[in-house]
Amino acid sequence: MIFSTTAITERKNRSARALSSVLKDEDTVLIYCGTPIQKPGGFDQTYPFLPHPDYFWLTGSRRAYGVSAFTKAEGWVDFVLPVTREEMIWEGGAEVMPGKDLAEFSSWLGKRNSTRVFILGQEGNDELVKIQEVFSRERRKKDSEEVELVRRLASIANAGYLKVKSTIRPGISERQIQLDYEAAILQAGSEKHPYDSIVGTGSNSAILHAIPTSRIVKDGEHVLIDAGADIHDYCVDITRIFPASGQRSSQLKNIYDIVLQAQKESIAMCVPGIEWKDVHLKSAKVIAQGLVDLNILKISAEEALSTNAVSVFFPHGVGHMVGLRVRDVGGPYNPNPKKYAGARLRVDMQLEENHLMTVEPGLYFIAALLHDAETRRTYGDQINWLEAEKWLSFGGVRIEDDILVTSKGAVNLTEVVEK
Ligand SMILES: [Mn+2]
Repeated sequence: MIFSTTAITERKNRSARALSSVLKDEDTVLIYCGTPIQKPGGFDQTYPFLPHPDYFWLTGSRRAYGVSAFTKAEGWVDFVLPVTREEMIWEGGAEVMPGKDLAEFSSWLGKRNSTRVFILGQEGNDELVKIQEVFSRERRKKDSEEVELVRRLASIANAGYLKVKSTIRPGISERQIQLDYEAAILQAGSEKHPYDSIVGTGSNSAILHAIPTSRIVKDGEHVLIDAGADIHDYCVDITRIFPASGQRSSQLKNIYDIVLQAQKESIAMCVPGIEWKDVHLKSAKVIAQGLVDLNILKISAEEALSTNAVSVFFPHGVGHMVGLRVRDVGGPYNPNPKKYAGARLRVDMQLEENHLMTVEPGLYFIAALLHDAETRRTYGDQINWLEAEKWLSFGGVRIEDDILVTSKGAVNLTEVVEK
């Protein structure tokens, strides 16, 4: 087990208090771990199994088939699948947390005779959405063991970033950089990759989710790497920029300094009570001002925010919740996210103590946007298109760290990775 009994007990107590405040005496809440999925035609082969994050967070157990039930009268009751004879023979056993035998679950639930049974992690009515949100609100607050694990993951990711720093040079391919990074983090203790590593060289650095290709990085170009590390689905999400030659060109310095300034100012805002959209708008403002100074925007920074012109160069939100999976439980159910300064923010909520957020502003010259007829029409006289086009071969810059919100201010959990 990766978390101590003390930490798990505290998570159960916290969520029990929260759920008790909204449930009726006869209600039952269920959280299922999930079941392995067979590969088509694969006989006894299954896809790699990931426990439902609500279940793993609550119990610390990754054993499939389990279910944890909450009632006001009994609190949390865990039902687990005991080790099977087959597992003893083929796998030498299995890790099973203490709990009631799963075989007793149906009769236990039948005896409860609950009028309302809420199954977390499933689609449902407004009432279920409300209960889910009460639970998620607790899950968003990282405890000290989760924070320690994220710090450990940051140092594992750092092994990858140190490796690529030593191997990046003109002539190396995106694919080779990816392999260097991923081999290094696996050797350093990462179990898997939390998401597909992004490696973009030259103009590919403006592709937001660049899939590494055989493209060779040239002298004078830079490499954008957005990659993390993962243990038991906990992860870090980090982006760094590497000049091929080892030295930042003056062109790169211009853009890098703007993005770094945006990131610094946004990170400083990550304290309890702040609206996430304001953290986004801060980065948008700094980036817009940078574009004004570079003679790319023909309007003021304030105007570029109100007309959304800044989103031609900063088209995504400033970050998201991270920790247990790369998109951690991000906020109340938000199917139609609002746009702020032209960017759709899937996370749109107030920050609380112990939230863990990525802060990842970026400034890109994206051909698909700069050459788009509608974008040209919409921002016709607001953007100096000739000037912007000069940067197309440059690509883009993003800088990303994972920031813990504390009452004493923002704490950068990934600062071990040099910028
Ligand atoms: Mn990210």
